[in-house]
Amino acid sequence: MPTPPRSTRFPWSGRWNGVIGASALALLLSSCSLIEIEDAPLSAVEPRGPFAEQINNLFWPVFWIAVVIFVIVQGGILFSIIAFRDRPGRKEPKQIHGNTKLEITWTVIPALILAAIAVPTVSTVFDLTECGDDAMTVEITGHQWWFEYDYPGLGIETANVMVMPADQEVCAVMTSADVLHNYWVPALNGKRYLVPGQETVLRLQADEPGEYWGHCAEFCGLSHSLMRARVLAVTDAEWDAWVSEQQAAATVPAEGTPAYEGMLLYQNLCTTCHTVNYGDASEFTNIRSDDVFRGPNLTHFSSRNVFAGAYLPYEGLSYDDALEQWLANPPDVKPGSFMPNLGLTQNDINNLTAWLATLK
Ligand code: HEC
Ligand SMILES: [Cu+2]
Repeated sequence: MPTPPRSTRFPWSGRWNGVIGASALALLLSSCSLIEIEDAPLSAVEPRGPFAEQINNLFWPVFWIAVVIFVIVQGGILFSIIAFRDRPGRKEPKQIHGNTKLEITWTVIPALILAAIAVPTVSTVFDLTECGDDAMTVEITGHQWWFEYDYPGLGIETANVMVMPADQEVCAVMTSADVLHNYWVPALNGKRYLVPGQETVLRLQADEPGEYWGHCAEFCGLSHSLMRARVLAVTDAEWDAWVSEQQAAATVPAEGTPAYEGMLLYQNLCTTCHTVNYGDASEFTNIRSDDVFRGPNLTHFSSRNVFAGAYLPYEGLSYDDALEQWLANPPDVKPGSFMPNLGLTQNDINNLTAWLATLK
């Protein structure tokens, strides 16, 4: 039989293959640069605490085993393709299909490898879902599109930034107020779902004080990509100071000031969604319970360096500008936002930002 012309043997081949292949490879490699955590705050291979470390210690051995297998298998394929390639006058090489010994060998070896990997994997998975006895409980509630943090033992309710002591385990008991979310702070642990009507548990611990970035890792609607998280690990002294600051009620601003005007505006427009605690005795206190729709608790809004799901202010935008833009038109900043455009005037916004600055 005459050899068919090249173009019919490989209908997909052509000079573009090389170009397309090289571009695809470049794109792939550009996504996996293993750079320092400062440049890649969501890197999963830069553990900063014992639980992320456990995952890392599992990941690398499995990765290198996979590399060895990849090289052996691909090497075998390449060798066969080249050594046994068709040549004019060459006879068909020896066929090994149906060789029982070989079939058993290459079934048993992968099974043994998988079994060996399964032992540390399963024990790590179980270990990561059961909190230690000395852990401090923080309840995390997912909302579209921000995370709420409640410290049940301390009576603290905050949002966006989870503050915790360094070198102390936090047992995050998580749920969702609306749809599925997923809590992921890669430097501290892997991902875990937040499920409406259910509780899931995640262990978090940072070895050193520092700021750790996170993100919602389950598509949860229009602004999912703007639903971020921060964990701030602090020294013991900073922790004590933070706790007493958060436990204190807010102070009513002096009458006649812009901040006071802002507070009155808040009382008119914002209490259907937000909480501000001025203490039990104050007529200005309004608290939204766990079982109603609520936005972030604003009692200590200014103590947080980020807001709106830890998305604002993003790099290149000042805090003040970000806050103005947010108040002027939330859905413009975060598509689909459940905080509506309230049609505030510039004067309203000035009074509100003056008031928000008093909520330390
Ligand atoms: C209908 C409910 C609703 C009303 C009314 C409302 N908000 Fe909001 N607000 C939200 C929600 C929900 C968020 C969180 C949005 C997000 O991050 O996606 C939010 C976020 C905020 C934030 C950022 C807080 C943080 O820590 O992330 C501020 C500040 C704020 N609102 C101020 C106000 C002020 C001031 C008013 C009244 C003028 C107001 N809101 C009225 C629902 C509301
Ligand atoms: Cu989410």
